[in-house]
Amino acid sequence: MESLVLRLHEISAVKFGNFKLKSGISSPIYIDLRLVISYPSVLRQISQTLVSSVSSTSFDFVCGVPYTALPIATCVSVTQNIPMVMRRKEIKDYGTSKAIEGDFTPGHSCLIVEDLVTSGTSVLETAAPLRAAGLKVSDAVVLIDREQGGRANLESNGIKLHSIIKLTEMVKILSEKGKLDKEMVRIVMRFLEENQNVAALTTQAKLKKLSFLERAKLSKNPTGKRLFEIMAEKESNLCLAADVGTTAELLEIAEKVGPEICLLKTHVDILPDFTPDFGSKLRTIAEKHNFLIFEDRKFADIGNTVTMQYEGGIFRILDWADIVNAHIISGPGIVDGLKLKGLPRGRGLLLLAEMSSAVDPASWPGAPINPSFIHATPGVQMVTGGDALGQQYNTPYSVVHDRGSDIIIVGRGIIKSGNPAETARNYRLQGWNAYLAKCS
Ligand code: S5P
Repeated sequence: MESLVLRLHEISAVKFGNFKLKSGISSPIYIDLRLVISYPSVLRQISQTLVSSVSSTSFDFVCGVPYTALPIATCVSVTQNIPMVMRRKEIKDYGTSKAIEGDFTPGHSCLIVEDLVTSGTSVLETAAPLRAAGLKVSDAVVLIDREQGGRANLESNGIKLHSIIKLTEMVKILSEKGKLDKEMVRIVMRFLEENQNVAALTTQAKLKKLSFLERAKLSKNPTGKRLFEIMAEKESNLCLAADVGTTAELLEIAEKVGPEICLLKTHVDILPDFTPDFGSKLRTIAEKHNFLIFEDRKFADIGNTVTMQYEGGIFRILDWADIVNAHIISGPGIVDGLKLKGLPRGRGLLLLAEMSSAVDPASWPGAPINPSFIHATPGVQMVTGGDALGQQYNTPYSVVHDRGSDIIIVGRGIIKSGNPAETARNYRLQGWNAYLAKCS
């Protein structure tokens, strides 16, 4: 370890002085492991050290966090004969549009390789698409741990961090070997102490507090962006689940409740009087009142089948629904299939994490780590409780403020009330106030 630390200092991968970090703060220590690719012996030493730290566990794949750790992961893969997968930072709009490249089978385990961990956010950004692609991620190995909350942050997301060396230990080694004077050691140690956990806390807190308008700017999907903008404009994070008996009733309630909602959710297959002009009629109302349409189709088949179900059949959902949703049970192919048809038309896709009728509220996921993702939650009423068939209800405040959801989806709470427009307004205000409380 000592020799590696000295080599890193020698090649200026670890520098001391006064540096301005990406976060804007000044740091007396700067680490840049990008340049190790120009020193094959250092790269080899790093990959060997990383592998030996996780030798007790076996993995089916390795994946480096782009970009610095890509060559390190490649080295681990080649020398240990472990297949590699690669995460794309930018997903192509053409071809296969995969987030994870490589030949893998869902259900296999994947070790994440990273050069430096501060808050753990970069590792989580790589873990999310790996998990979405069906790979199991339970471990990450990192050369240097800056000890700024990364370990705890990863642990709370089910990832064990194996770090080779802590930054404070590196400083101690360099000081013992006479590479740093006492004053610099004091400055660096003090800086590291004062900044412990800062990064993790600020990243999480910042994400949690971003406004819908700020998130609109971060969103690349046109529907996601539009939805955030509508939410900000109308001060509404309310989605109406318009589960009514006929097309006429649906259009009527859309007209009445339209001013209060950002999204209207349909189950088009429950309408006995559906006609091909349903979509255009609903879109006219949606444009008038400025809301988006979400067909709650819950696709659950292989990629090829869902492309046909999305585009064709009687309902031609792709023509009129801004957003659809899918179960993740069938693996990544379903997302690829829906994307193939939906993305060229700028459509959005929601993935079902859990069903409100079969969920242990304690296991609810928190706010999504990627601020351009939208988290919508059904099973909302003014009072907690349920229905006779297993639906479980939570209040707008607990769903938005306590559990970090962006949108509340309300059905019978509005539809079965005496005055749906007024009730919708109350739900909108409750949902919006909970969002304001969360952001403040
Ligand atoms: O887990 C879920 C997912 C969905 S999309 N639980 C749900 O209840 N839904 C839908 O949300 C459900 O199909 C219905 O359209 C709406 C909830 O309606 P409510 O009348 O119980 O508010």
